Formats: sequence, structure tokens, C-alpha cells
Amino acid sequence: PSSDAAYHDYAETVAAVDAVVAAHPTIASRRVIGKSYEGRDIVALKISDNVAADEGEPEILFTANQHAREHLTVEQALYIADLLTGQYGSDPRISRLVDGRVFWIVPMVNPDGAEYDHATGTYQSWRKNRQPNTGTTEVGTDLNRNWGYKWGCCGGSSKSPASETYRGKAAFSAPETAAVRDFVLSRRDPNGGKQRIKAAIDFHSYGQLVLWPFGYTKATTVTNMSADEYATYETLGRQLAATNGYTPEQASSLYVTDGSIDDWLWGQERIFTYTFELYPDDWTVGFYPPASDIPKATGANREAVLTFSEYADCPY
Ligand code: 0X9
Ligand code: ZN
Repeated sequence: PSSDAAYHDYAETVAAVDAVVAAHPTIASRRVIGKSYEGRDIVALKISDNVAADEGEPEILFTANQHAREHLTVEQALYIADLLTGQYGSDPRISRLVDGRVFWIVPMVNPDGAEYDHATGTYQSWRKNRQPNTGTTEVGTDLNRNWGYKWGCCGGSSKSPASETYRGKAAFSAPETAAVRDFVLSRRDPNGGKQRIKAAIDFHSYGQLVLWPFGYTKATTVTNMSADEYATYETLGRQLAATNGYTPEQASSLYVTDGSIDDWLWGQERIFTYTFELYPDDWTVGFYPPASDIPKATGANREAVLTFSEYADCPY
């Protein structure tokens, strides 16, 4: 389909983040967590009461748009930013969350890919980043195959730069995954090293799924995933799916993939993590639903996001 004003491009996304900060300076601030291959700032929005301080509250991370063409995920991230800031002080549930948590929202992990997908006036269905690969004209790494937990171990990623699921020449070879990794690691408490980020959702499209780790194996109980932990993932995953009408399942039951963010966040940092595949569930609509679908598609996750955020002082 042809590119139109429906989805925020990079400049519009940064402007939307800036607008949230300008309208809510006491609870919102902006941080640059790194640069993309082409040199764009990767922007994070922090939302909390007393936003200038480190308060020791449980922190929650929302990431979107690792995959360039999944523009609806940017809208979902901006929807959450608007929800948390816009209803702070009026909705008691949201006020409690913003008072008791620190939210980090990274609405566009892959700005170069997103810009490329927007640029020509016709959507390119581009997935990867825009990093060149030596020895070939094939461009890009699949960012959600470039994470360093069991990278390249087990399937669902490719060693060929021509592939849509090229895993990169090494774990974190993409500046975008390295930036998000470094940001997450920076949230470890300097005294004792405890990770402050307790929970995360990584947004993708499409398929209307709630997915939990691991993705690299179909096994449920393995190193870093006890039977109890798996049961917690399954129980909350089903609960979240009951609120948005999505299908809940282990990530690997969709298909096995190694090097995805969710496996790293949980396997490496013990951050309780789901991947959401957003609207639609229908390939005839695909990655580019019409603008008029955006409010219902993003609003469908209001309850899931709030329930998940309330859970985030979870047992881990
Ligand atoms: O393949 C992916 O990266 C995600 N699906 S998408 O169609 N948006 O590309 C699913 C990732 C789910 N997580 C794991 N498999 N670990
Ligand atoms: Zn995706």
C-alpha cells in the first residue's frame, strides 16, 4: 500500500515524545539511549512521578518497532505514553502506577528501517535494520535475531545476509540492539547489581498473540526457566490474552527463533517479558491496516498493559 500520514515516521515519533514531555514535564522526560547505524538518535521516554530521580521503584520497559514495517507498534508505544501521562491525576489506577513504577518506552528501536519503509511513498515491507554487510550488496540485520542469549544456537535465524532473518555477524553487531542492551544493563543498581527493570513487553505485528519465553526451544523447563516460572508465564499470559482477545502461547510454539529480545531479557536479566503481536490476525490486512483501525488496535491493549504493569512487582 502507499505510504500516508497514518503512521508516525521517525521525525513525527520524536516530536510526539517531545510533545508528551512538554505537556507533562513533572512526570515525563526524554533520554537518548544510543544511535542507529545511520546516526539517528534512539529515543526513550521515561514516565514516573518525580521523574528526575532514581526512586528504586520497579521499572517497566516497553519496546517497539525492532521490525521496520511493523509501524503499528510505534502507535501502540505512543498510545501507552499518552495513556499514562494523559490520565495521571484523573484515573486513580493510572496515578497509582505512575506513582509506584518507572516506565521506559522506546517507541522506535529501528529508526533507519522505519524511515526506509516510509521513504518512497510506497511501503517497502522492510523488516531489518539498514546496516550494510561486507562482501555483499544485501543490506540489514534482523534485530530480533541479534540478541546475545543463545544467539544463533538453535534455528529460526540465518547466517546469510540475504535472509530476512539474518542474525548479524555476531550477537549485538547491530548498533540498535547494542544500544537497548546497554540501556537495560545501565538499569542495574550500582550497589549489588540488581536489575531495576522487572518486566517488559516487546511489541510486534501482526497475529494477535501473547508470547512468552523461551523462543529458542520448544522445551518449557530448561536452564533459567523453572517449572514454576513457566507456569507463572503461562498463567499471566492467558490472563492478558483474555483482556485483548489474543492467542496466548510460548514463543517457540509459533516457531523456534534464537537471538530474540525476549529470550535475552529473561534468560540474561531475569526481566519478566512478553512479546505481543498486534492487530490484525489476518494476512489480507497485514502490516499496514488503514489509519481508521489504529485507535481500536492500540486501545485493545489498554487493559493488558495496565494489568501487566500492576503485576510488575512480580516474584522475580
Ligand atoms: O519472529 C519474530 O521476531 C516475531 N514475529 S514477527 O512476525 N513480528 O517477526 C516473534 C518473536 C517472538 N519471540 C521469540 N520467538 N523469541
Ligand atoms: Zn516483528
